Amino acid sequence: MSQPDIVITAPLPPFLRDPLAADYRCHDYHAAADKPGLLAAEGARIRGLVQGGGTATPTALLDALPKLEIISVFGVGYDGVPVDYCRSRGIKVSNTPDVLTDDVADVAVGLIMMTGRGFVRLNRFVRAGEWERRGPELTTRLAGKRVGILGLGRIGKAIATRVRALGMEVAYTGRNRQDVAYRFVPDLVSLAAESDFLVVASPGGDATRNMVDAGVLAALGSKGTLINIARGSIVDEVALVAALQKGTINGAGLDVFADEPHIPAAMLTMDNVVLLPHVGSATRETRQAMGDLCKANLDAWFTKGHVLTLIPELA
Ligand code: 8YV
Repeated sequence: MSQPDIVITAPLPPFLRDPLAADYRCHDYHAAADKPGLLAAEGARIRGLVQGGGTATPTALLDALPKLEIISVFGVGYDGVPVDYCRSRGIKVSNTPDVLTDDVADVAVGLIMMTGRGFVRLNRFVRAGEWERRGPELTTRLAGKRVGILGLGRIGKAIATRVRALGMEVAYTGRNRQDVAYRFVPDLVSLAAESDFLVVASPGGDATRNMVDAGVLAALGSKGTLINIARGSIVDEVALVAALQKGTINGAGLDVFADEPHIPAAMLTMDNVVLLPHVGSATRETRQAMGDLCKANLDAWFTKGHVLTLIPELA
């Protein structure tokens, strides 16, 4: 049987790219100098598309792929996929849930520790030789503090388990109240008002765009720290910079940004912000598992006619 043609629209690690190249005719749209030329020459043959979690896939690109059957996302987030459009054309969409949950939750806890206990500042303090001159600053006890989680999905729940183990209190908000031991707060402003750490763990996309706005940040207030391991689009970044500059909120720990890899310049010099380069799932073990699942979804579709982890909207 001839190998199916697939198009790749994001940079992929070799441990995914190479196995794909062994079983598929791969067309690297991401690296192609002449993208329209590639689509004109190969578009009519393409049956699969592989993209990253944060990759935006415009419908104009999909229009140029009339035989497309499946989009396999290398990531859990599929906010870049036009899901309604895919439904209307019968295009399957798969992602890589579960395999990255622990790692992403670890990063949330790391950011709570780094901001609350000041570890990043204190590391700089030691390296600058400051300890020779004076004692370190006092920081904030985590046990007993209140964590508000926006989005109690798989990752939100893994964060809740971890921070409970630290002795922190957990409440959450989201689309629905769930049958869990944590307290549900129906609106985000109220959750922010009662939280010491507001942790963003919901999916990105239009439904959550700029949901953490100036009003939510004002409610979080000077006692509160914003943690975001989900998507930059969920936070109004202009409002966040203003809130950090004015001291409206205490600080922020951020792994994701609105326009990655670009970070608002003002944030780079702020001492009350910890910045990470979107590393939630970036361990060797997890990226390998994500790569395996991303390819397994394509393989299952092209050999057995089903996908392993179809996104819920299309199930
Ligand atoms: C990855 C992510 O950085 O899973 C997601 O949705 O954002 C991250 O795990 C990304 O998907 C890699 O392409």
